[in-house]
Amino acid sequence: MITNRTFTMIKPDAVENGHIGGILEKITSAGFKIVALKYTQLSKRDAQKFYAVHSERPFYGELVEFMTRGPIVAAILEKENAVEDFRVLIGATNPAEAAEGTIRKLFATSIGENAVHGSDSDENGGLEGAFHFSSREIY
Ligand code: FUP
Repeated sequence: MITNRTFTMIKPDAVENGHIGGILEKITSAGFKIVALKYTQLSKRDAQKFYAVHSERPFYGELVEFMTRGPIVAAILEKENAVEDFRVLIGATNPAEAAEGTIRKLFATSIGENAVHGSDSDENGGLEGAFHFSSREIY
């Protein structure tokens, strides 16, 4: 199993606010190689499935609404220790608690609209990447 990859999405808030370029620049400057990239929009069913782990949480409905309200950028990133290093680069879930210089500190507005997703484990990174990309879309 490849464990040097993670999966990310630039979420609808960051796309709406014009931060695609800024976020991709932070990602590549931090040493991540983009091995798959797609500008797309999640259907309600996609978002429900992607966030199924949160289905019992009170914010689930809002999260699905938010993630489907506009386009996103999905990407698979490669780097040694990718999952952990990318979580450091994006910062805490709540941008108010995110460290200076992190992507969420720079580009997110709230805990619900927090600009980017980052996989929380190698296993989920693999599953999430496969959710969005076929093998011939990964370089
Ligand atoms: P993260 O791994 O940092 O993206 O955070 P989680 O997996 O815990 O949460 C996934 C998404 O659920 C967050 F990006 C935003 C949303 N969320 C809320 O809206 N409210 C919360 O209290 C926690 C998460």
